[in-house]
Amino acid sequence: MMGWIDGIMSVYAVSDLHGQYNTFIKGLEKIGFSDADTLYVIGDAIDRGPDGIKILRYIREHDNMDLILGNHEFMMLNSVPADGGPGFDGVDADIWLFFNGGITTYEEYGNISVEQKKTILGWLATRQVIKIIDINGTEFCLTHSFYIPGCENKRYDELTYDTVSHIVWDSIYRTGDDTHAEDIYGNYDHIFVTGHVPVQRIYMSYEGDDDYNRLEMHRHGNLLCIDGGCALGYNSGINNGAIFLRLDDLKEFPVPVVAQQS
Ligand SMILES: [Mn+2]
Repeated sequence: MMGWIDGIMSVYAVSDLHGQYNTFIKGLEKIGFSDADTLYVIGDAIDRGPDGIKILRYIREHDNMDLILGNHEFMMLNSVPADGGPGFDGVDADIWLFFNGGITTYEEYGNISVEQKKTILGWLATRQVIKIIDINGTEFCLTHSFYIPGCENKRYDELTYDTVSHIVWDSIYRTGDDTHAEDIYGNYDHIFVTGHVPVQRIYMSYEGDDDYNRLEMHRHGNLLCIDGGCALGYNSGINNGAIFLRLDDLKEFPVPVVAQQS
C-alpha cells in the first residue's frame, strides 16, 4: 500500500528553505530521496540565506520536484523585469530587497545570464500557488499559507496579484499583523500542509510555549505547518532548520541548518 516500505514512491514536502542549499541537500540525503520519490517545496526557497537561486535551479532541473509559490518568490516576480533585464522597478521591489531579505537573492541573480534569468522567471510564473494531491485516498492541500477555494491547481500567471498575495501572505499565526487571517481551515476536508511562519514562533506566540528549540511540525486540527525556521540561518542559537514531511505516513525528518561552504 505505502511505497516507502519497499523504498519506492514516497511523496515529501518541505518549505521555507530560504537559501540554505546545503541544508536542503543534507535533507535529501537524510530521507534517502530517490528518482522514484516526489518532493514539493512549499514556497520561500529564496531570500535571507545565500543560495536561493541555486535551490530554485535544482528544483527546476529535477522532474520529480516542484515548487509551490511562496511570498518570497511572489515578491521577486513583482520586483525584477520579467524579460531578465537589469534593475528592479516592480511594485514589490522595496519590500523584497530591503525588508524581507531579497538582497541576497538579487545579488546571486546578478551572477547568472539573462537567458538563465528569463528561464527562472518564466518557470516561477508558471508554478502553482495551491496544489491538491491525493495520497492513498487522503486529499492534501499544499499552500504556502492561506487557502482560497477555486484557486486549486491554478498557476501564478492564472491568478490576480491580490489573490496570490492573500494566499502567500495571510496567516492565522501572524496575530496583530496586517496579514493576520481567519482560521478557515476547519471548514474544509483537506489536510493542509503549509509553511510561512516558523514553528518555533508558533509554539511560542500562538501556543504560549517558551521553548524555541522544537524543530517539529506544528499541528492545528487539519492544518500542518512545516516551516522549520531556515530563515533564521546558521548559528541562530536555536534549533532551526528544515522539516521534511513524508505525506504517505506523516513522518517528519528534521534537519538543523548546516553551515554554508561559501
Ligand atoms: Mn513565507
